[in-house]
Amino acid sequence: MHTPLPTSARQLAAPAPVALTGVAVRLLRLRLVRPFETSFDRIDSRLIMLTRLEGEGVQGWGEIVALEEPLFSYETVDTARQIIKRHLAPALLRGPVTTLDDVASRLRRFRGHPMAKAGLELAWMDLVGRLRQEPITTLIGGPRPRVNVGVSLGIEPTRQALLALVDQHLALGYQRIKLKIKPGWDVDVVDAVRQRHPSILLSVDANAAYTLGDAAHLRKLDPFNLLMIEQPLGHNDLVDHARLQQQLATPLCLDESIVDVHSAGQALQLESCRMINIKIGRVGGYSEALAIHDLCLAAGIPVWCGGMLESGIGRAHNLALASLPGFTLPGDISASARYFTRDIIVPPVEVASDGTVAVPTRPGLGLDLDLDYMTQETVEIERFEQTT
Ligand code: NPG
Repeated sequence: MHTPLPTSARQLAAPAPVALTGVAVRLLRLRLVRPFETSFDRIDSRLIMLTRLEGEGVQGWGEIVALEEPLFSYETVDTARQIIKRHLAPALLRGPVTTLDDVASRLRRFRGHPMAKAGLELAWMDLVGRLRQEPITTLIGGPRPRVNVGVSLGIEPTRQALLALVDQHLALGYQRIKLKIKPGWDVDVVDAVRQRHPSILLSVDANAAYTLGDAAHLRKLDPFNLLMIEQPLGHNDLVDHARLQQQLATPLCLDESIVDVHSAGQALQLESCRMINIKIGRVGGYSEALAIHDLCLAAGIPVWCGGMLESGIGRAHNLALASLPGFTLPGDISASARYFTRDIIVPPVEVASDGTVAVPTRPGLGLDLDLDYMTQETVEIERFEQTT
């Protein structure tokens, strides 16, 4: 059963119903400024998948955060493309679209594929914002003009290299450092960073690299006063996380295991975590992200906005989401320069020396697209129209 969408999301209507004239997906490859290694992969470029909805002479842009391989979740750029082409785009092209709730209901009958669905919800919200001449932060009722941000640092070839990166990003103002961990790159690394920086906000993210059998080992992280341990256990587990949380002083945070407001509700009931990372792509878009936010706010569970090495388009949406009141912990929303030598939006996202980023205030996602650069890096475009 689905928890109803919050009223705020249901009311996000276009000025008038929008007959969409096209849905497009675009693939472009951006090189990362440095390789990013997690417990599950090491990548040196990101295949960015953008979505575009066209209607009333305006275009709305979104991003699909799926990876090329099913390593973080089962979705990939290829599955997202097929699902959009065969099921999701036809559902949106069939009759004028009115609200975010309308978009969500049309997509909900198809099971799974949240990243593909999110790409369309994001593009819809940009389109509505542009039509209403309002930024997305206003549409969703976010009061925060600037959001607090941290940086996620991957696994490095040496501890020295990681320590240098930590220093560098603290000097840039980031409010929280998150370290990627895996068996063999965990307690000693955290110890080294903690000794060098006794009082910074520090967290770790395992991307599901451990099992409940590792509880005694993970307890060795307790003395380091970590803000959280993110997703230590299975990507679809809630029960073992609840058991682990009982054995740890450090709060657990769930990422992969929270796929919608239903699983968020179950995690809270089971006490599987004390914090939630909301990634708009992982949970299927704004409607579920807003519902999870509202649920956690009511339950007193802090949330923060996760990142998937998005381009500036996805990042602008993340900034809008993170402007909501429940986002009290620094998000994985770093400067464009932390990811790419050149971003596809202008101006690029910048982090101020106090570790905050401004929430865009211009209509829609609120930033200009660098269409020339996008075109230059584009690998493929596919566009769908109503056929019957
Ligand atoms: O700043 O966008 C960012 C990266 C934050 O570490 C980060 N993301 O597991 O949360 C994660 C991880 C990730 C990145 C996962 C890319 C999957 C793909």
